[in-house]
Amino acid sequence: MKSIIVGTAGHIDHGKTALVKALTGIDADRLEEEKRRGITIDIGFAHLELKAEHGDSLRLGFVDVPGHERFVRNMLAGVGGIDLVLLVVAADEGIKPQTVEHFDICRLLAVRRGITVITKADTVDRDTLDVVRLELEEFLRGSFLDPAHSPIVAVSSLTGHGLEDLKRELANAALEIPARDSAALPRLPIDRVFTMKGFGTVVTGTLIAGTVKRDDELEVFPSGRRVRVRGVQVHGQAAELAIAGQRTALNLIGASTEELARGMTLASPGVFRTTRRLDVSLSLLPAARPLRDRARVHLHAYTSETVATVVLYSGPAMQPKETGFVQLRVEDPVMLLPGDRFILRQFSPVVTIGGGVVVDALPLKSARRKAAPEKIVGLLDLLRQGSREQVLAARVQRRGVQGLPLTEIIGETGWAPAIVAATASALVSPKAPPALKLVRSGGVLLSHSSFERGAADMLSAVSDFHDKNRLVEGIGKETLREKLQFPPEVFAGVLDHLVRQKQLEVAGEQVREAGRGVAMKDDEAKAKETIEQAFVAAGLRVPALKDVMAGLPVDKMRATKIVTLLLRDRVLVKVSDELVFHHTALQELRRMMAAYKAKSARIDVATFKDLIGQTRKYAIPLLEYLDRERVTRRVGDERLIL
Ligand SMILES: Nc1nc2c(ncn2[C@@H]2O[C@H](COP(=O)(O)OP(=O)(O)O)[C@@H](O)[C@H]2O)c(=O)[nH]1
Ligand SMILES: [Mg+2]
Repeated sequence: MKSIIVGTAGHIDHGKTALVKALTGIDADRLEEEKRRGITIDIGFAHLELKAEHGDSLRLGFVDVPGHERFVRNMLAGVGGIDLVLLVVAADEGIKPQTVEHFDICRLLAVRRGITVITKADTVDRDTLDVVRLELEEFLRGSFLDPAHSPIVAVSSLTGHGLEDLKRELANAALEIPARDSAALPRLPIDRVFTMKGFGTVVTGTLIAGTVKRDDELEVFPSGRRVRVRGVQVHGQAAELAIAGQRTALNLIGASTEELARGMTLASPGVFRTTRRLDVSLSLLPAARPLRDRARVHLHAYTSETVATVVLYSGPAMQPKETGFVQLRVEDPVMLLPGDRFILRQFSPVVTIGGGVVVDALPLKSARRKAAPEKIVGLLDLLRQGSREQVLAARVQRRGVQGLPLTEIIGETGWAPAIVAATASALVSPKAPPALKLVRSGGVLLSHSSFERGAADMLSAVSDFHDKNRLVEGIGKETLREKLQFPPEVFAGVLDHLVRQKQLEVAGEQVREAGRGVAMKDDEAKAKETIEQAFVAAGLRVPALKDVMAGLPVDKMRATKIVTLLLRDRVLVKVSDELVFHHTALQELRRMMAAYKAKSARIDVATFKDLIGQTRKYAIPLLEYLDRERVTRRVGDERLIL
């Protein structure tokens, strides 16, 4: 059975609540104070089943809103999830301020359909009714309620006149409204929280996407708390499941009423993120004042409400009637997705000034600093208007070589998992349009150009390493990854690609240029090994270099070259003209000095000789080396250990 949500809109006392009651038999003024004062303060709910002309049943959930200007914020909490609006205008009063404000809000929220209802038809004569109708036709022309395609129905909730016509129009309109996406992940903006005896915590709201059933786990935003669904009710009756477009009550385990409130959102766990920055397309109403950069406003989206700062992408101010991209920086984190609608109200005095649609709920922080405003606006235009393929390609492209993990795409776009999977695989396929082509590296998507750039960077990092470390066969994988700052999955994918291209080789944990492994001839490698071994074994009592070189399996010229390279790579360190040490021996010496310092801050030559167990021949050059290295400082005949 198709379910849609119908909202009322219109000035106070124009008969909205009476109309809902006449249609459904339900008094939506549920608060004691509302009944006592006879005015609607908060949103109220009712429901009705209708048969369409060809026999299909339709389920209508009603959200009745307050008309008083002081309660517009409550009206906004109710109107966010509606599919169809009943714009209510009393025959004896005609268009009044909140008729206009509520109508503007519906337009800004892109409510898809509506019916204009002239109420209290019993209180005026025919001529007056005609005048009101003309006034309305004029007012609505060109809007989504244009009389050319949206009916205007006159009724009396008192006598019942016109109600059957209205029900017929409601059924017609409901049939034409596209069903909400019940295959997407569920989202339910909370509008009421209360306890029910024997049940515990209950929340209600309009399920704007997806399906919820008993035992489902949900995440509460922005708190991140996890809750479990103990029971589901739709339109006041226990149900197996609730689907998008239904007024839904959920009995929850895992949160008390104090931990939940109107404005929070329930959604699939572990997928979505809250945000403090929203890139949006904003339209200002004709009556709004120019909106300055950094102006503070009230942001309303679904049932949530927070203060936001408007950051303009171009110019010092936005003019009335203009539409453009801006960034909203919100005080309290919100969970919104691209395509979600919002309303802005002036900070003070609080009047509705505009609204629009979220384009990007997770903009890159660095984008504003790095990119020219035209570039950001160009990207936002694409995200707003582009095909799914273009949108996904753009979202991946902007992440550069960091890529976009597949698991983050649902949270960033709000698309159903199957759509994300299909779009991603279309773009990874060889048949993808070249400009949109993506590469998949583990669970991460990269644009083709970022992947190529990553490969070029890796090649040059390896080649650079070889240039600087002639005697080392390759660079460690982790060292290379840290140098490049690639995420692990991207690193593995790029490396794998370059190995398959025969540009790099992997030997154990080492990466090297292909062919590099045999670059050093066997006897040279052996000579290098012999030299290093000789110096490592000698510790501080190093052999004379010429003795070591005499015992090598290579000629003197090549032996000299190898030593030069070992010195350059600081494998060996020259301490004086005659003395060369292995770097590990010098490290050990520093360690010994540090340990000695615990005993005494000063050391003389004799003590130093004993400490290192060597003669003057070694001790003096080593002390001078330590002075140069600022490990010690000469003071008279002694050294101060620094
Ligand atoms: N005569 C007449 N009175 C109506 C009609 N509809 C509502 N009223 C009265 O108008 C007043 C305001 O109605 P209400 O539904 O509370 O208006 P709301 O503020 O728009 O919800 C109440 O006293 C209703 O009894 C109608 O069709 N005919
Ligand atoms: Mg009312």
